[in-house]
Amino acid sequence: MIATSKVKAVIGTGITGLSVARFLAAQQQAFVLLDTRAAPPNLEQVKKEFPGVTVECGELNPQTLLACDEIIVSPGVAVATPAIAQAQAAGISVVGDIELFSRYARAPIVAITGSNAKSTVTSLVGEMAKTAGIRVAVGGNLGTPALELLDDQVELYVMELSSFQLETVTKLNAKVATILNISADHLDRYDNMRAYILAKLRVYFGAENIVVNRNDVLTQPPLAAGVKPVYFGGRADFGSFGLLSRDGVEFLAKNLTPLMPAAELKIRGRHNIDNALAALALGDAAGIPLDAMVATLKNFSGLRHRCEFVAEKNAVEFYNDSKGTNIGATLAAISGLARNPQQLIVILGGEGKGQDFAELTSALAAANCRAVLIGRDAPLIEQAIASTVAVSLAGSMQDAVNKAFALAHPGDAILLSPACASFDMFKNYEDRGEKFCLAVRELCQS
Ligand code: UMA
Ligand code: ADP
Repeated sequence: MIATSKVKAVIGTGITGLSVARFLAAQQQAFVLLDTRAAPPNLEQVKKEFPGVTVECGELNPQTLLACDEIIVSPGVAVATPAIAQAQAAGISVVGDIELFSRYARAPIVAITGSNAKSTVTSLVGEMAKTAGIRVAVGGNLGTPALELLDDQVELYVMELSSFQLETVTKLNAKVATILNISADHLDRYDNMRAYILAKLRVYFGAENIVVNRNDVLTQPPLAAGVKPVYFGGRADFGSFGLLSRDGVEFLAKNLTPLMPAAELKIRGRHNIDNALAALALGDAAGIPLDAMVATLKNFSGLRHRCEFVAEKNAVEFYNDSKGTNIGATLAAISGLARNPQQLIVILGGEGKGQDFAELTSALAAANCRAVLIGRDAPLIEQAIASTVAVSLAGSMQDAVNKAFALAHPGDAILLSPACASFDMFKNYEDRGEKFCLAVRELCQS
């Protein structure tokens, strides 16, 4: 595309903003950089790499935006921010890095969103493509910004997309797109669930194939999408990837053809059976051979911080599910690791993102759970669940691990699955997971 004479505005100096700036600079496209923070990240890097480029920090200046012909917003900044909304109302195009990516990507795109399981399924499909010898690029919300993946040698893009990234998408034109599941998340950014779901549904815009969760009606595209979906989850049936019983053995199946015994999956728990079926459905629509996909499923042992086994002491097992950052994820982890009649002791808490924690109560009770609460919204969680579930409060991760262990008996398990964001006490979910593992190791050595 030929660079226009007008200036573009890049909002955000995080890894997305940097990738957009590099992309525009390579096209000799003039741009300004803005970040709403007084001291944004990468400032020194930006000044060094783009010496002639204007950088504005702090509250967005509407005049700067109104003087541009396109605004490229980083995912952490809502399009509803008043200065951006004002520019959009004045007719200025507002996009994100994913829209730019889809304009330039020359290979098919597998687009994966959902409230939970995105990273697991994205990584699985990426691994399946690699096993099949396909030159694949994997990224997006998973970590590597989309524009950094663009390469004419790539044969398939496998992209994890967040609702934040999808907000600015108008036509993704994916080869295959899915919403894996929908449960409440990011309600501190969206006015209500409807707004959150509408952002996710944008993943289907222009998709050639659509993969839908049979057990989650909210993942269905609007009727007008005009593409017959393939389903995953539940019992096997024509037009779906599901479970099939043969001689008492449960198989993952395509239509009514068994592919592999569910017990041969390395990733454990019912939710991971769904994740494997979703990856098979996506890979199949993208043209990855079934044998390569099955071989991958038999080897893939899951990502760190997702129901990850950490250690065992006195017959009490410890699991790190720090990536359980919302109620839907924690519900899946609890049902995957429940061990009635033994106890599951769950460490919960952090930044609650406006969720209603009463939704955890019945699952906690059914799985014979006790809760140890940490972080800013511990009092909110206590208020929501304490009438049904035994609750203890802890001041630090080490304290939480010690208190959980003091409550445990042989055969019980301790699960960190906070149902919250981590930023009140930790750098991010990885940091929280590492601190948990460290605390467990300390305890095990004592
Ligand atoms: N910010 C401001 N003002 C700005 C720009 C950013 O306050 O002008 C804040 C944001 O509110 C946010 C932080 O800075 O708290 C980072 O925002 P960003 O848009 O600059 O983020 P990047 O560093 O570019 O990283 C983003 C994704 N981050 C977010 O969506 C918040 C990364 O997903 C993603 O890996 C990366 O792009 C590459 O695509 C992270 C994430 O937490 C893992 N995603 C959320 C999630 O998974 O729940 C959606
Ligand atoms: P995301 O990238 O969407 O956050 P991950 O693959 O990183 O998804 O998994 C995050 C958490 O979501 C896991 O730690 C687990 O608690 C939960 N989870 C995984 N698979 C599912 C599923 N199919 N349904 C609901 N929750 C899930």
